[in-house]
Amino acid sequence: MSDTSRELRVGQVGYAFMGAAHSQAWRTAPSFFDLPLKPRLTALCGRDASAAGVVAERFGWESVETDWHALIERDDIDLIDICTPGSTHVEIAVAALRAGKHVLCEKPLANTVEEAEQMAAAAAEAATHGVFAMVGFTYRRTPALSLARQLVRAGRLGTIRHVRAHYLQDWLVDPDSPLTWRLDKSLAGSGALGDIGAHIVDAAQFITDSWITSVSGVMQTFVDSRPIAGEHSTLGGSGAANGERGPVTVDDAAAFTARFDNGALGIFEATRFATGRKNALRIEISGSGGALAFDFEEMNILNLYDASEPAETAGFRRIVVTEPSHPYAAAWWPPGHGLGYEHGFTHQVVDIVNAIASGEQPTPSFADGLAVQRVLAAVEASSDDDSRQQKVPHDS
Ligand code: SOE
Repeated sequence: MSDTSRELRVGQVGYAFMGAAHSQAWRTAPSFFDLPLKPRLTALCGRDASAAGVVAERFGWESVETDWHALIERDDIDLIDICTPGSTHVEIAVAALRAGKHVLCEKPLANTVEEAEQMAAAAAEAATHGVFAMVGFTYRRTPALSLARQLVRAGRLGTIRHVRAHYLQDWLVDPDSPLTWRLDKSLAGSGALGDIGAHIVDAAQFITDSWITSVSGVMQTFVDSRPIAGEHSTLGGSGAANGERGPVTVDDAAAFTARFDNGALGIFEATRFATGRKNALRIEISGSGGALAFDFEEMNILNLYDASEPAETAGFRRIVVTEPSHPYAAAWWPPGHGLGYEHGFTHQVVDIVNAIASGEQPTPSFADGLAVQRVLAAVEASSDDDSRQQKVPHDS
């Protein structure tokens, strides 16, 4: 019999885009990082046994389940990884935590603040027994963004005045792009706001080490009906052959201003209509002593401005964040041989495995996920309430 005490036996729910990203991470992490517990890909769960079976075979999952209740009941599983739409998070996470399983849950934590509160309460209770929960804001684990936080914490930017954060995608520009689950409020909770706005809220709060305390927002749905999704639609893709359309029930774009508890002002934009921008998570932070700028489309680069440099030569410097001294980088390739999208997920596995092994709460916790959910809800409430929008008169 194998020694399971040095393993972390994982049961993952969901096998599509995020399911694949997580699968590769569980599989790859122990090959590059020395981990105190070796992740074991024990079971993959999906309602469609044959589709889940194909993914299981590809990534090396040892078994397949078609019902998450059965997955949670298994006593050969230590951690449940939730990679399903937001509408399912609360039920699966709370049941898993009550069954004594650690939980990793995709973002946004839930579809509503009430659900997120239930999850945070269940996680707080489980933590008292050494059972931990974490929400998957993977961009935190991009080396350049981890470095950004380190620089802010070391005081290199002085007092933070501005946060400009955008998450720009364009996969819905075509009005005939199909109606996937991400456009259905009952499944996704919200649109661009929760799917990608949640990431920049987390990134901003993470890097600046401060909380958003108030917001004022506007949200828009530009295309309100789309072709019913074909079988294999994830992002973009093609719609139903018969041309049948259904309603879009979420926002296509959201923009908001924010105040932070450190006195900084924030400006945020999340959109799936930024023509030409594919996955541009951009963040620029201006402080009294310097500034930082990052764009995920150049994810190995962090731009740093040091205001103490002589004016003649001062300017944004481009740091290639691949040195062994940079966060996570030593485990990978020689300097300059960059990382990609999937590495954030691998680093997420590394961090949660290390935290669990040392009996510490991994971050971001469900409480952190709840904090983001409250920002999202406040943006939505602000946008929905016409009386909160100051009208601009026009003469004609
Ligand atoms: C789709 O907009 C999406 O896949 C998000 O759901 C992910 O969280 C983000 O990493 C990339 O874009």
